[in-house]
Amino acid sequence: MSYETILTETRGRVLLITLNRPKALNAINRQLTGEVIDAVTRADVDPEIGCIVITGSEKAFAAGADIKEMQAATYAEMYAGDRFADWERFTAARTPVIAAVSGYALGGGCELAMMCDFILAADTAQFGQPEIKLGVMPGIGGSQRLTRFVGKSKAMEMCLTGRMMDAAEAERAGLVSRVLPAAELLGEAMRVAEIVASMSLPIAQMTKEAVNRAYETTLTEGVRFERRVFHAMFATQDQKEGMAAFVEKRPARFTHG
Ligand code: CO8
Repeated sequence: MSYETILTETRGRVLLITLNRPKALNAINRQLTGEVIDAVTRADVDPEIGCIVITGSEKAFAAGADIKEMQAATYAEMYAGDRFADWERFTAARTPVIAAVSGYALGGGCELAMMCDFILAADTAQFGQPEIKLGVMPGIGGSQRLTRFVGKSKAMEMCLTGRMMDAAEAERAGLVSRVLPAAELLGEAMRVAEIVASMSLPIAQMTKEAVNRAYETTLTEGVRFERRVFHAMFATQDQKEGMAAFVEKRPARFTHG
């Protein structure tokens, strides 16, 4: 599959997707949306891929939805096309997805990072939901996901003022899992992705599903869901292999079944 707005590269069991509209700071237009979703959904059904990394450039992960493409849209067009609903196919992916963020992650760029399973940030990263300055608000889940990540007060301040958050603040607030020197970001993201991809794929997928359930349900229901999925893991070969390997003091050889 050849893409024009992203670059894709498979390294071992990891798919690296690099957003590649440098002149527009990786602004998310329809084509880029389609290509990212296509690459992720294909990888998601490929048993040879165990983790996906999404990154941008040094200057920008993505500076938002493409303002120039949206500018003249009417309500009827936005509604009829259910603009941005396609991203639900991205969040439905079961394979773990890591965002490696350098530079600007603004508006839709911040929202894309938050739709990934966790965010590794360069010390140059800047996160923000500046849509209010354009006379709109976040539209790809930002008002919901940012609030769940950083709490109401900080999310509300960011959405109402458009203020950016630097990497250190994003780490303190729980938006990113770790901050790395910019030069080390991609190498470390790929290393972490290789670790994830070396685990049993079905077990990693079930684990992702269980953690995500924490956002969507009560504690009691979430704990019950976790327990049921935990029980189901005993139907996999990989549970047998993982526990046997521990007992036999050797590395596990998962067969992803
Ligand atoms: N869309 C389109 N083009 C963009 C975008 C964008 N979001 N961001 C930057 N660009 C373009 C610029 O227009 C410029 O192009 P050109 O050279 O042709 O003028 C090029 O990228 C470089 O940008 P700058 O010259 O502005 O670079 P600076 O280093 O001076 O500034 C900034 C970098 C601060 C990131 C600045 O570009 C900026 O503020 N960008 C816009 C950030 C923003 O407002 N993002 C939110 C967009 S709206 C959004 O994401 C809503 C998502 C959900 C919508 C849902 C609707 C249903």
